[in-house]
Amino acid sequence: MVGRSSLPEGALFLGFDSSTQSVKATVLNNELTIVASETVNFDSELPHYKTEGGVYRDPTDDGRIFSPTIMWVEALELVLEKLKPKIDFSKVVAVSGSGQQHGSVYWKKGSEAVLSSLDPSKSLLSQLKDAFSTMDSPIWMDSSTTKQCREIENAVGGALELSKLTGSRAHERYTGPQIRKIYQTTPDVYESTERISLVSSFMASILVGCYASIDETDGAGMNLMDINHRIWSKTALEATAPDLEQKLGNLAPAYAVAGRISPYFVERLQFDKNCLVIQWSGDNPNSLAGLTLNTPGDLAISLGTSDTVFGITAEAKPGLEGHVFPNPVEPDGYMVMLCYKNGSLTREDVRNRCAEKSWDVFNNYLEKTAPMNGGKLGFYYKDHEILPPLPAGFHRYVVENFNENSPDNLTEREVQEFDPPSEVRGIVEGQMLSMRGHAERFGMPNPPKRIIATGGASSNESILKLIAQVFGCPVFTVQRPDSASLGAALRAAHGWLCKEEGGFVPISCMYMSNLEKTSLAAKLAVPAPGDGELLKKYTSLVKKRMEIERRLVEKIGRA
Ligand code: ADP
Ligand code: XUL
Repeated sequence: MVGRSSLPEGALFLGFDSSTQSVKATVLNNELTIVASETVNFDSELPHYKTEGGVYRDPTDDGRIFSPTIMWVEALELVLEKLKPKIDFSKVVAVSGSGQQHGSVYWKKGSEAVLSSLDPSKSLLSQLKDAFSTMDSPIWMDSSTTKQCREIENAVGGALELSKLTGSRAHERYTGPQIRKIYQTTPDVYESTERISLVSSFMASILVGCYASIDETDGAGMNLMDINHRIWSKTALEATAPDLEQKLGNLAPAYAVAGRISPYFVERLQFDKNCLVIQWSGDNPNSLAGLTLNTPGDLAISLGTSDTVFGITAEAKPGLEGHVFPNPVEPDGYMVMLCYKNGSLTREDVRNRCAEKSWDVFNNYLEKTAPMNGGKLGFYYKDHEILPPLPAGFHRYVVENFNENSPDNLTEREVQEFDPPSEVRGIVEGQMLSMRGHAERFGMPNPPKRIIATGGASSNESILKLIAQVFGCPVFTVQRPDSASLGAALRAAHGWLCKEEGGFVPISCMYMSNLEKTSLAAKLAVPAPGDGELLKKYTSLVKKRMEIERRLVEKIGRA
């Protein structure tokens, strides 16, 4: 059995997270302890792009949300510059990264030649600015491809068929529908595209100086990959756009080596020429790795720009709800996930409207309002929501008859507004009730043995307390809320070890029996609440919420 000592003394492992609002980096040493971290926030540190929350919203195309591809390049350069005084790049033996899932980049014909001959005396920005057939990268927040989703589903025999084939029914943000929209609306862009990368493989391509493969885990977020065989599905490709396979290149497992770091980084930043670049993956899959999620009863809740709920499973049983991806650190396993678009940015919106733009005031309201919010139940969609597929809009109800025993006797009436403290509890409690309802419906552990919380908002203890109450289980957190870049650094080490051992080795052998001493250890943040009566009431409220939600979807949901 391979032991932890297999990671060489003095070696560093660098993990990035190219996410919606920022690029982050985390550096682990051979003891798997964090030795450095850095962030570049797009809005504040690259203000010339004029993004809001890292994105642009197209006023002429409802639901179209995209980011400037070149901003991610500039952010990568800047985060490396910021890391330079903190670590010795020549000690980095492997690099990997996370990308926001589903987002895509369109390299124009001839760009691989540019990538492979970058001049180290010049910036990446100046050399790559003309390498794309479109400057706009559709991202995961986009919801403008409903038409393409239905076309693709119909072409493969329906939504359930597509889900069985690729792990998910068609979703607007998935890369296949996005590619189809580009093919249909701007055929010249499609035609002049030599390679389509995901955000993850895009960043890896820059580091290796040629087109990196799409990793199988992130590839499952495209509606294009056969989830059981982990190859491109001919049926799905044909339903999406012509001649697509050659534009996608090969798939590779997450633990594979994408290549050695390109001479550009060796000369410019003094990386070692043997430094390996391990396949980048999606941010949620890498979070799963960073949270060392390996027990089927555990659930992770990520509260970042998006909110996600995920766990692991041995078999792929995709249905109409949720997503199935390959497990990035377990070649035969899968991860299951739910995704909400109205996460942190919508919580911020309520904070700004009702809580004096302060998390302290927000938390004070959470603490002073009672669990169940006096029956006030809110649905807050600042942007078109993914789960459920509802348009932007706020819906508020007051649920009555809580003193009756049967949850079926609960009645509700719609109201126009809540007082500010109830609005604050309404959004957070509503989000958690929805997560619990959908997680149970999707077959995730109920109740979970424990929840591990991550993402920006997981630093908020009042929110963690509410999670524990609604789910009725203890909540753990890890040392830093950015498990996606931590997971990427860990996967860099794992990929390095797999290469060293000449094949896949379980990731746990890097921290076996020593997890508590590493930066990966999860710590109890909120113990399981002992109040069984409250949990029962939440169970009734979940049922009521799911019923109201179903009616909203029937009335105004996206078809
Ligand atoms: P990304 O998905 O871009 O990686 P992060 O995980 O970095 O996002 O989360 C960023 C978000 O974290 C911010 O938009 C902010 O709303 C949220 N956040 C940061 N601190 C707190 C806090 N104390 N309470 C609630 N939310 C917070
Ligand atoms: C997952 C999803 C989001 C992005 C956020 O399906 O769309 O969580 O990965 O970066």
